[in-house]
Amino acid sequence: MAFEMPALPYALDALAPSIDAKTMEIHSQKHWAAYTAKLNAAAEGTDLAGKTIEDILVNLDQAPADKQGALRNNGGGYFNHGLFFSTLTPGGSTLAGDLAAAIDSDLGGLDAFKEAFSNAAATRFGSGWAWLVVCPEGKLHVSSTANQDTPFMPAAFGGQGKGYTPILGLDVWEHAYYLNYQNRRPDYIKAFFDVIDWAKVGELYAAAKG
Ligand code: MN3
Repeated sequence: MAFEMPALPYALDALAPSIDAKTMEIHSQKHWAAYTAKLNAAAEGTDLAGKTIEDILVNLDQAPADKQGALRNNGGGYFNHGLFFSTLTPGGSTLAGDLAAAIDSDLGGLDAFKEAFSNAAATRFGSGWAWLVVCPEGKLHVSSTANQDTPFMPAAFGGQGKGYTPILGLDVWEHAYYLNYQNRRPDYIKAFFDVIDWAKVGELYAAAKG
């Protein structure tokens, strides 16, 4: 069974002005679609096609050697964009409940989180992602990865390994913001906080905590 892109739970123009409609269209229907197609091409005819994307990425080091590069880049791209788009909502939603308490206790509060996350996103040289991650012991931390690497990929593939579960990610590839923000990545990062679906991130937090 092929990997598929779920439909976005909002219209392409619904996240403006934080993220403009043209960027959303190209980002989801061209970039994400390309990662998905290339992932499917790499998985086709192998037993990878029957696995979850998380299982493939956690065990990248056990994938066929000639597939590892394609899976890292396109499997990562498929998963990362799926997470990113699923945690956005027009106007944002309110941070509350267990996740709000954990951001207070583990990260020093929402403002401290925003500062750490913004710093991770702004200082990621070149292309990559900033992340809010649930660590294996259950605590939250902020990190970043290069390219399409995902926090739960093995360390040899740019991740931290199994059990490091991203619950929020910000794409800082230029394709994610350049049409509207050009070189002003910090402005894009600031605007991102206005469209975070904290209710959804809270669900992912609860799932990661088990
Ligand atoms: Mn992208």
